Amino acid sequence: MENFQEQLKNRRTFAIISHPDAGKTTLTEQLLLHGGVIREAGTVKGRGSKKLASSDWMAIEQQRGISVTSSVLQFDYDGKRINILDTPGHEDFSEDTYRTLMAVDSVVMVVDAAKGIEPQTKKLFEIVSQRGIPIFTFFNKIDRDARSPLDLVDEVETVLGIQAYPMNWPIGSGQILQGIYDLQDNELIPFKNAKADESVMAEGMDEIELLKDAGNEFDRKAVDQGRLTPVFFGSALVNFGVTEFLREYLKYAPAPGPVLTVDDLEIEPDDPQFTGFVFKIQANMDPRHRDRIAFVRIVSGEFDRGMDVTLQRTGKKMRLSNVTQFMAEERENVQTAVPGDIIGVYDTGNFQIGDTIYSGKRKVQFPDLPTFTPEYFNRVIAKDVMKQKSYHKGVEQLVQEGTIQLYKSWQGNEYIIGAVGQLQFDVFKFRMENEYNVEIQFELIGSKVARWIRPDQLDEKMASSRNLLVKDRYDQPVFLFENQFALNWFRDKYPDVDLEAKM
Ligand SMILES: Nc1nc2c(ncn2[C@@H]2O[C@H](COP(=O)(O)OP(=O)(O)OP(=O)(O)O)[C@@H](O)[C@H]2O)c(=O)[nH]1
Ligand SMILES: [Mg+2]
Repeated sequence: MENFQEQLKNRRTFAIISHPDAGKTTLTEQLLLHGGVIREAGTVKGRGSKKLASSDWMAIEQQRGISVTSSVLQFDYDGKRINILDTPGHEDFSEDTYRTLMAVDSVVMVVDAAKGIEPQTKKLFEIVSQRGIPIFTFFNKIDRDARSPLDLVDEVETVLGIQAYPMNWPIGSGQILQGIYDLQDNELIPFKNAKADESVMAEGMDEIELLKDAGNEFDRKAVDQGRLTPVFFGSALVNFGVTEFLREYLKYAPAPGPVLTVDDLEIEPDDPQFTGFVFKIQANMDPRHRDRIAFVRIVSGEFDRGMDVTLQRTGKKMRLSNVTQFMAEERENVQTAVPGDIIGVYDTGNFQIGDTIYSGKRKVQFPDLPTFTPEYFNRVIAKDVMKQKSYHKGVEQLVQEGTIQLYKSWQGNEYIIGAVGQLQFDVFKFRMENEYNVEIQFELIGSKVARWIRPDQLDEKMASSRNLLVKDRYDQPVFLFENQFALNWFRDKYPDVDLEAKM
């Protein structure tokens, strides 16, 4: 058994990000296959009896063939323990993706080689680049006709403003894909079933000459700081270039580093005090057990099953005895874990997203995780009045997960839910039916501008049909303005009232 320091050195924790459909889940599946935790790569749309991808485990994900929530998976490869976080690409779920990005030490950006940098990739890149962590680029789908690799690399540099360093180079694509050329070892990795095409080959070799003369220098420090991205080409679907990518990734990706607390204290991973934070809560991962799991990223110290920790927000002491890790199809009970690892703590309702936990006496608090202000609102009711109990439970649990945000009418306590995007309502409805067996009905309120008002400044007469008064789940007053115009009008009328875009 490796000792603590060795284990720490061998951890690699990363998120896969991109615009929808670039192939994140497909790549994740191939990586799991490399790690030997699955025996066959599943597909995102399991046609017929085909196996489904491990990280799209939720019923609605399998039905629609898209990821709606991030998932955490773990595997070993080449002496390293890898924690991979597959994120959803759709912008309606980007709050979940943003939080997940706070829990990783590096990022793999997947780009569809036929499409180049798409809007959601750009947005996510900007968030990652603020953190200054290493970013690796994987141009996917070269088994289909792709854009010119020179153009693609140029686009990374001009659109994202990061230097790019190709680690390998595709020769042709689609029907005429010859292979990828390894620029480190200077050898061609031929594509199986390639139809040999001399002119494509010659053109590829010319490009490689050009790269060698005019390309960026490889600068390790720039990689570490997220100023230079190593670039790879391949196809996740046909498992071409994935092994080469994984090998190089493991060479350059960082082991867990220090994390800053709210008091600007740098907590080093080898600090003996156990610390970590909750970046995600997920209910009903195992529908038979109706469980609720808080995902904790370990920042420092060693986790030992049964250890006592303090929940910083409440000061409450608790024992961590029921803790799992996720290996594709299986969950394993965790005995020990180290920084970089993500552990799933069975939760009976103690945790919130963003919570810090720590062992020992020194108080530690990590910064809050990003939250978005919802823009769309719906009233919600249970169709069947007999199912009130499951209805309330479902709403409460899905709200704690951060799937949607809950508000209530100022008087009457009607439920109003808010979301950043429409798809979140679909997921909420589906999961209420699927996981809590409650059919719900929405009554459209529509797109609104939410602003919090200080309770001491509130006068109920300020409310009107153009600024609906509601309360958030902590009973704080919020106005839902019809539009920006209504908000400006309100500001003119009540110049002394402070309105906040966030709690
Ligand atoms: N031809 C080809 N298709 C691919 C490749 N990788 C993924 N696909 C297909 O692209 C589609 C989307 O793949 P996913 O892996 O679900 O993409 P994703 O990035 O996880 O999508 P979201 O999670 O919904 O954002 C699926 O139909 C895949 O089979 C590839 O290398 N080549
Ligand atoms: Mg996916």
